[in-house]
Amino acid sequence: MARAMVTTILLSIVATTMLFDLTLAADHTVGAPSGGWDTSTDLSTWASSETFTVGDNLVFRYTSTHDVVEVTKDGYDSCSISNSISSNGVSPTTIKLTDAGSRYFICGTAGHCDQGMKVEIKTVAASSGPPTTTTPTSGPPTTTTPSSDSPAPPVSTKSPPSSGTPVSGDEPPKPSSATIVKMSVVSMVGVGFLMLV
Ligand SMILES: [Cu+2]
Repeated sequence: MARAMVTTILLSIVATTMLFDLTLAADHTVGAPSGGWDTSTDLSTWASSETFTVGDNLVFRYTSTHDVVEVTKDGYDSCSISNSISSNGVSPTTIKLTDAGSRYFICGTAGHCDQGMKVEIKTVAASSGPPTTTTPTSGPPTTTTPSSDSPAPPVSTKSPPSSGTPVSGDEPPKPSSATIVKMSVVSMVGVGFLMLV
């Protein structure tokens, strides 16, 4: 049962990724448009000019003298593929950026990484939705003005809310309805997958 729960969680993550795919996935062809996955492109400059968001795809296009090896930071720094995470040798290689954080890719052909055929990809979390869904729900600010001929009410003691509206400004943040819908869909998809497993 624990295994099933883990499966459910993992598949929920996959479903979340798929939802992001529907909205804002982008493909980033490595080195494009002026270069590519080769020894002559300034891949560091290229990577810093791109914004990689969770759900985006990294696409490596290359000739048969190259390949794509995902490595740890140590492997990246030392140009070593001895502890590689994955290896692909058929162009194009598409890597899905499923999580925020850094991933490291080098060419496994001898000498190529040392010639600069390496790239660090820093993926950032996706934004929480299109800005049009964040509609402020607050009306005009309810400022309680004490009348001049009555004693002023206690200011900062615990007075019961008069009309359900918090008197002093900041409402506690609530999850938006879009977030709730998204989470519900993810949960349902996860349960659906669980029933198939
Ligand atoms: Cu190479």
